Amino acid sequence: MTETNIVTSIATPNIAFIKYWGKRDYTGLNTPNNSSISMTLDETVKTTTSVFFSSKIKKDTIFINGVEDSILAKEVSEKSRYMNAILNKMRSLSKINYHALIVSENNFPSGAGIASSASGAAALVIALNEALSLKMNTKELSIMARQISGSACRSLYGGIVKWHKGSRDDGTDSYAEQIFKKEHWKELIDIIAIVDSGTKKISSSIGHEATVKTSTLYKERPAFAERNIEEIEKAIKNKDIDLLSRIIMKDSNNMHATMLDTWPPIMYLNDSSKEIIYNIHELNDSQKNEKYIAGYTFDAGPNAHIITTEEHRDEVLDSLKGVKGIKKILESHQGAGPRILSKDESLLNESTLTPKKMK
Ligand code: 2P0
Repeated sequence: MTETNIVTSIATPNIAFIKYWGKRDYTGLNTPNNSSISMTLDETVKTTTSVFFSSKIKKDTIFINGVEDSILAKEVSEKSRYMNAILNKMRSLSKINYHALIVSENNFPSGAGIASSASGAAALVIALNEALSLKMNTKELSIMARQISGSACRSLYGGIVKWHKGSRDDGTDSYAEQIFKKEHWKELIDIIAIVDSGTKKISSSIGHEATVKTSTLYKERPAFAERNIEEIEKAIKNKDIDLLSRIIMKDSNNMHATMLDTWPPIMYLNDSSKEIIYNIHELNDSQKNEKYIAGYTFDAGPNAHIITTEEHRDEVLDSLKGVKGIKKILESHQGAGPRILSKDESLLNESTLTPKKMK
């Protein structure tokens, strides 16, 4: 055999309800200080990745959105280095030693303000597993994806997902698993208000470390997050949007408070994010029965994710009207998790060894 099949996969990002911020290990294991819970998004936002190993390929090459990213170049980002490390690790577990050609595309424009590292890393490990015939199970793949980008370990599953922080030094017990199928609470939606499509000033990788090192408030954060996990599991089990909204807002605010308490401070929220926060509180406070109907949560960026149910969608959209700076609104239900596509959906041109749609 001189080459593998071309394998193409799809994975979607996830939005954390209880956030991961702060690691135990900064050497590429990405083991977190607390467990986290997330909702996997549907294919409204997705990464598609094709991989191919062949004797015709002269060096490992990756194209992201049509642009070549030299993963072996000297000046590479930490994520590219970790991606390269996982490619090497998974290849070494197989009988194949050809170079790889990887073509990866996001259906959302890069800079749309949606993290692509989780869906990108999840799609990559799924495709590598299949192309290299490794037969790893989802837990093992979750551990692989985690080492490219921590939050990626949650994108290996659909529905509601828990990342167990684990305690072992080698990270073998730090992996994600599905805790609720998407059908359990199918009315749950994420309304994403894009208020900034630029790249963030401080990468998450740098932020995690800076907060743990310098924030006094952070000392309380892991225990607070663990308590929130217990509560949110109850909220989801009982499909209780009032409790869910309260917990996710508090957890997001708590994480952003530790970021502001970092020295020098990290501020991901902008004025539009803050206006959305006020509007959602106003919306909740105006409910006659004092039950909350929606909660905001923000990742390492200013774009708002508003979690609500289909029933309250229109009220949430109304409350966003007039907020200055909203560029776009996306809506996502829970997704089903990653999948392998058929051969003819490949992104890769086998004869030219380039992406089919070169930009
Ligand atoms: C999360 N975030 O739980 C949290 C909330 C951002 C805020 O996971 O260094 O890109 O690759 O492990 O996964 C973003 O951090 O960090 C993140 P690395 P990652 O979704």
